[in-house]
Amino acid sequence: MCPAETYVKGLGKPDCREHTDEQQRFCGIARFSAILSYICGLKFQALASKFSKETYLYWYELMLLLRRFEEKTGQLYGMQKIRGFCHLYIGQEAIAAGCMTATNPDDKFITAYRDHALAIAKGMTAKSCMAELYGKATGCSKGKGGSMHFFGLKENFFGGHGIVGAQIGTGAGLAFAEKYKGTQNVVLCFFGDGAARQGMLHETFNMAMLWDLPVVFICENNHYAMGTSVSRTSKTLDIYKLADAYEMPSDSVDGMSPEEVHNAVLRSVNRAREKGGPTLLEIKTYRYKGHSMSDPQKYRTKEELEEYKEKDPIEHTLRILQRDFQVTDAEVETIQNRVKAEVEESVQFAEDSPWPSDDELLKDVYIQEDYPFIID
Ligand SMILES: Cc1ncc(C[n+]2csc(CCOP(=O)(O)OP(=O)(O)O)c2C)c(N)n1
Ligand SMILES: [Mg+2]
Repeated sequence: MCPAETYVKGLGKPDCREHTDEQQRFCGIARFSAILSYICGLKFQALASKFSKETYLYWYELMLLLRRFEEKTGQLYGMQKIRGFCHLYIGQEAIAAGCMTATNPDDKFITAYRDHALAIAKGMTAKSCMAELYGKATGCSKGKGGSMHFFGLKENFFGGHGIVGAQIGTGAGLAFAEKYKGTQNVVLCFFGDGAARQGMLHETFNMAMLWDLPVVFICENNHYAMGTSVSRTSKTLDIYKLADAYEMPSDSVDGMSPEEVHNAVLRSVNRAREKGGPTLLEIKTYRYKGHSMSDPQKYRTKEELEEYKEKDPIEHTLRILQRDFQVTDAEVETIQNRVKAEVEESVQFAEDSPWPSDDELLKDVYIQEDYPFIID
């Protein structure tokens, strides 16, 4: 029995140390039945109007883990265990869930600073992410990146970027590399509604279309760029229409629905794999928390927030599991306990980990020996 199968069948957590590198790569994410499907060769990635129990179980456990991890992050920030910038994804989890079931482990993700959830979804361990938030040496960026700069080469997660919109160009560059190497891989390049107003988007869309790059541009429209609403930044409120100027296919998607996200992303990914080039998806979502940890949120009403919470994707998924698949309270509790334990273990790991040593300071820094410094 493969390690993921052992786990999903409730026979215990697979011990990654017993397995080969390749298996280990999956073990990090083996808690999920999607990976079970992937490893065992079951067909998971189909366009669907109805989804299987396994899919909903996967979405539920993944989204719950992302939510609980970030709730804990918020608490730890308040306790000053975590410092610096910190942007939570809470409310936007259905996007991560739908993107995961529509892609392969070899596909690449790149995003902005609101990066914790997509990194964990992509298979980075909660431990390595929590340690990074703490600034510890065992963190995914060796404790030198912090909240905004998660990175996981093995998991094909290319950051974590603090400059608004910068990753749009870098994402297209990753896609160029895949095309150049002749792989079947696709890049999912995430950015916010605020980033959509950057010039970088237009330069990148132009070249990505010209070169038919295998990239899906995913605008996570959570309606605000810091405290500025979409309607205060442009006359073009439908961001997906920006693609029209470049004859790029595009779509508007309900980001509170993992089902809709899955189908839209899968259609786009399939197009890219079949050499059909890029797609822009505007996925309409909502963040329940402030922009970062110091945001009084005066720019929105409580009613608006409540309206979105009514459509909470985790609650929605749980209702379907209970109503359509007769998942019992005991099964739900098992998942909840597993998630709780994983988050607690991640905190303990971060607490127990060492700080980076002083000689790490000048490592992993890009330098060019013959750079023409101005010395006058
Ligand atoms: C080039 C640049 N300009 C300004 C900032 C400051 N800034 C940080 S986040 C942000 C808002 C971006 O909003 P959006 O793209 O909608 O992403 P969200 O935070 O909603 O996920 C701004 C203006 C920055 N980091 N980089
Ligand atoms: Mg935004």
